[in-house]
Amino acid sequence: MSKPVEINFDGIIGPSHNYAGLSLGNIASSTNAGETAYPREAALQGIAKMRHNMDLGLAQGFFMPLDRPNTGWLDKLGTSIAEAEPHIRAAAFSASSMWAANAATVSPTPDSIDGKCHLTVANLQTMPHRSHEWPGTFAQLQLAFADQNYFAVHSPVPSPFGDEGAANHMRLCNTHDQAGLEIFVYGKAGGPFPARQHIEASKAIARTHGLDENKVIFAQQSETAIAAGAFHNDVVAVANERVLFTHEQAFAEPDVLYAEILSKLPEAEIIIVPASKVSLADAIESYLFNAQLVTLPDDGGMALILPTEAQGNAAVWSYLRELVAGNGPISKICPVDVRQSMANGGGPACLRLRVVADPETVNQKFIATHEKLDKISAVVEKYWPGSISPTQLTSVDLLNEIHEARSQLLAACGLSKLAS
Ligand code: SUG
Repeated sequence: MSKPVEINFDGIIGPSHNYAGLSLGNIASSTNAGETAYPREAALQGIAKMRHNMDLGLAQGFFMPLDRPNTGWLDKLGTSIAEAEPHIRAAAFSASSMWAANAATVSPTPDSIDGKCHLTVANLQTMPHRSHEWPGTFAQLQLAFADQNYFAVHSPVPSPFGDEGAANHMRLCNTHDQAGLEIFVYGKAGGPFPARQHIEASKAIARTHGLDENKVIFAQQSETAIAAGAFHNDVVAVANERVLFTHEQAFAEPDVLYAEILSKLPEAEIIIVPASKVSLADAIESYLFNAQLVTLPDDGGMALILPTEAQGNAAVWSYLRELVAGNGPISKICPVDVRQSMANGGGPACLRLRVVADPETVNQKFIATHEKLDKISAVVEKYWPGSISPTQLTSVDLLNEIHEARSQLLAACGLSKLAS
């Protein structure tokens, strides 16, 4: 087996992508409710991001979109596409599985007692439209990480403990292949908005993944951050190897957290962005922290792959220019255009699930190459709907188009067994 590396698995943006305003506490989702969405453009933006990262020398994988609308879920609710109330119909149609950071929490091999990479599929139970994602995601994770010599895929944490996966989990380590410190971020209160990650879910995952309790931290997200629109911690903080890049208002007790990090991993470097330079509102509007913070294979430096919106915010952009001009570990900033996903509150980091593993141990059907992305792009170009407005969700033609699009993608990727 060769050395484990970080592989980013991106959710391919599904053909039912639309703006239905389903996520209370997610400012972009609420602001853009009712707007026309462009699924084809959205999926092509996501594919371009994958190619961009592969060109940096990073390992890349992908997940298929789930079967939407989820008619089985509507059946269980005693309704149907034609009869459902609009918010329930929209919840059945949501392409929200694109945000793979919410697919699962991952503890790689060096951190677990049995030397396996553990993945727990997220129950996403706080938001109705996301609560029915996990069975489809679970099936896909079991297929992608089927080799039980290397992986253990766990079923979701039971109700009532909400779990939103890797978006509320950070790992600090010297290098990806060494044992790390896993930080589980939970919420208690969010002002007018729900706290989506329950501490009991985080504790359950740390136990079932077999983590060393001296290498685990549970940290509360600040109520102020959730109330300002940081519905997941990855909207206000991101970690990579020994670096934590965070807004100063991300955590309820930041000083306690920073001290605990440094006592458990003295090599850690914490870059704190002060509100005096970037306000919480600017951080959330620009998704500065919803960046992929990655180690560049060429020179070992770190890059922030962030949304183009960060470039459009004067305070954020000036902070970033100062950051990379200094002598710190982050030496490169790479804006990527994922505007279609951003308009539903999903930046570059939301679109990916990080798994540290030897790519050879993963089902190769889920590993990206430029040739495979060419094939996927061709399917998207040909079959993805050009646009969807929420009023179209009752259209039988649209429904057929969405089904056909996903079937074509599964067939092109040799993954038709994920059909239902
Ligand atoms: O759960 N948006 C997603 C965005 C998820 C972002 N993920 C991370 N931060 N990791 C959510 O709020 C909006 C759907 C709609 O309104 O149509 C939505 O589900």
